[in-house]
Amino acid sequence: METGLHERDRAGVQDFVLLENYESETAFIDNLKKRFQENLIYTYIGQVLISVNPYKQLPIYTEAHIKEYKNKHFYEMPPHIFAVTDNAFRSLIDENRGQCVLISGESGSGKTEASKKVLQYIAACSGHQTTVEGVKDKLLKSNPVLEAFGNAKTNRNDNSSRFGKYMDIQFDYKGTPIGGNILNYLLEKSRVVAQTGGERNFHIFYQLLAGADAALLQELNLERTLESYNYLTDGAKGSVSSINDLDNFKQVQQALSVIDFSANEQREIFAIVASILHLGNIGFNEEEGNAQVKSRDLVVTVSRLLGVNASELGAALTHRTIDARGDVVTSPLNQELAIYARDALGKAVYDRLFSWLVQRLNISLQAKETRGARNNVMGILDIYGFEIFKTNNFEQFCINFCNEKLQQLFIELTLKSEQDEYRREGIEWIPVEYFDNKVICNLIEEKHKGIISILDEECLRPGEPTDRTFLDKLTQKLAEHHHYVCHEKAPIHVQKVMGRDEFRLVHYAGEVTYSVNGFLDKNNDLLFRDLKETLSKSGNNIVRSCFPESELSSKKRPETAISQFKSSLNNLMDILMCKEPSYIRCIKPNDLQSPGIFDDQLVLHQVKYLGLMENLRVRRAGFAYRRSYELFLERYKCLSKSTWPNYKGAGGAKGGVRLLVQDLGYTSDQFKLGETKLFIRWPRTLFDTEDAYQAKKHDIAAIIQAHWKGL
Ligand code: AOV
Ligand code: MG
Repeated sequence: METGLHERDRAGVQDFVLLENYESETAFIDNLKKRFQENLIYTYIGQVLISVNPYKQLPIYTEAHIKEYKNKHFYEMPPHIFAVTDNAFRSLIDENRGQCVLISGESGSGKTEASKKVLQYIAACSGHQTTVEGVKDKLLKSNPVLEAFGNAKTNRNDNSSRFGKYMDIQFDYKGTPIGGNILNYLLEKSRVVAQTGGERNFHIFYQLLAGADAALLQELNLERTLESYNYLTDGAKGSVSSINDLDNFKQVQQALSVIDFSANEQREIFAIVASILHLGNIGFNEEEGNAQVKSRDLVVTVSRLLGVNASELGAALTHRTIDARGDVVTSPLNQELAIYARDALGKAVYDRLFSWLVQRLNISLQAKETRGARNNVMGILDIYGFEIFKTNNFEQFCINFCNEKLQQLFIELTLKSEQDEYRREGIEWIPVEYFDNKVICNLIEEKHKGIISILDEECLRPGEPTDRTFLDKLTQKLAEHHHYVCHEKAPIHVQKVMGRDEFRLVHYAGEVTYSVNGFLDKNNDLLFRDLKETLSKSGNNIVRSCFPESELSSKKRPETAISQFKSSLNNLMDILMCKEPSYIRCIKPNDLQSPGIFDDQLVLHQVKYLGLMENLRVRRAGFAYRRSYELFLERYKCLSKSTWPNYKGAGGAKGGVRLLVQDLGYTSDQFKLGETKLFIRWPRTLFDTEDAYQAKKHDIAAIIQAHWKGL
């Protein structure tokens, strides 16, 4: 038997609920640390899974482990991401309740890896017909593709997700995966044209240069040397020891084929990627204020790859046409604006290619047979984690806002809703205090008053709005807010490190100073009309579908980047709110991306802001299980003569359950009867009942079988 498989826990407690000194932060951290040192990276708080990134491969995800966890009671086995997944999966199948696995934690804490384990488990333990294998293969293979195009090395994580991802897996009534759908959220496209020191562009650029064979390179006019491309030379040295670009490229190519991308589609995709590398090398001269392309050859190469007319592209890169109420005026751009237009083009092409990829994946993943599948959906959410860098920009603002929303959902679904339910059900309860980050969400997104509204107003204002006028407005309106800090009002030690073009937000996860530079531009997200028009006529099918002509004729002003993001996040929250959540809270043990190092302070900080202490307190005081009287009675009525085959006595379902639990021998400290639900304090109690039910079911089945045989 492989190591690690049958080990019961060697250290600490596997559920914090069992921790004696459960109010103590030190005891909490000690338990996590003890376990981490024994390679026990998973611990529960009730049903919430805490995962500490080991930064090394552990032998705990094998086929044998999957078998071990399959169909077991949640608490019978040591904590594991497979147990959480199995539990969610069974609720989905047995109770027909839509599920979602919500994975949160800061950048580099292990969210994306966790999401892959969830998928691995689902794929391994659900239906094995050949038709299904195809669906599963595609679901699994979508990961390397999305990671190649959507992940990059940052200074926090060598494989950092630069987009948010929500994947729904659809099952038929038997629990066989029949399809999937992916929603993607705001890709950090500014990375395409510039990277901070030590960071890289998206993986795919390096993969293409390292992995393309000679023929493909030639077709794309590329050289292997990274230094040849301006868009790759900003940040880190190209290769990173933890990343094998060459192997990964082969994987991506193979994955694309499995997901049925045709050879032509693949050619078009790589042509677009290559075109961006060449585009970045186009420079401009300026004569009498008019920009001129330095090298026409490059424009010709880019045009060939994008499938557009070279003269038209050359003109579009150096001119701007404005259609002001029917008056069409074309004017030349100066050098600065031409560079702006070029970069906007690079970003737009890449961003839209990414969205196209997701849409294309979705077509491949679409369920052929949707009968009876509507409720049987399991969602997996893996977003970019909370980030603090030396300089934080519009992108970090969006990413951190997204994390605030997710934390808010956690609070709504675990802390607040749990306590609200006890109150509603009339269960005696001493409220647990916790920090509700709604106040920060409001600061950011409240209509008319929040930062997003102020930013949008400034973007739409006539006159000459700038990043600085935006900052002034923020300070004017928000200076009194407890979670907003402006330069003038900052404490001296903060002021020292804060620039005059910065503001600071007190996030739930820490204080972050944002530079306003680029906020307006990135929010406006302007791509000159001339470029859109050129691309809309492209001979490359993907490019053409990414830049539809309809966009040109639309008179409506496009939504700003942040407004789009905000509404897509709110939609996501609605989707998640109506599912039963399972939580995985990821913790990063050190800032060095190294195994074996557990930085107490760093972990404590995360434990605090994730609200884990409060989570534990609520859990300790509460009840592990609750079921509506109807559901409980329906499932277990066969276990008591008073309720079998049907209970018709006084008090309806509640009355039935009262008799049933009496017959089952529940003692008064084990359960409480609420208004509409039965609350059970310890999991063991429910397990025993479930075991009795399974045995009975077995007996009944045997009796029925004997009956039929006898006929
Ligand atoms: P993230 O998704 O939370 O960050 P990742 O899942 O990418 O973080 O994890 C970062 C790195 O930690 C991975 O590339 C692995 O090397 C390592 N790692 C994480 N989980 C495990 C595990 N269970 N076993 C072994 N190694 C692991 V970000 O996407 O930056 O917010 O945007
Ligand atoms: Mg990630």
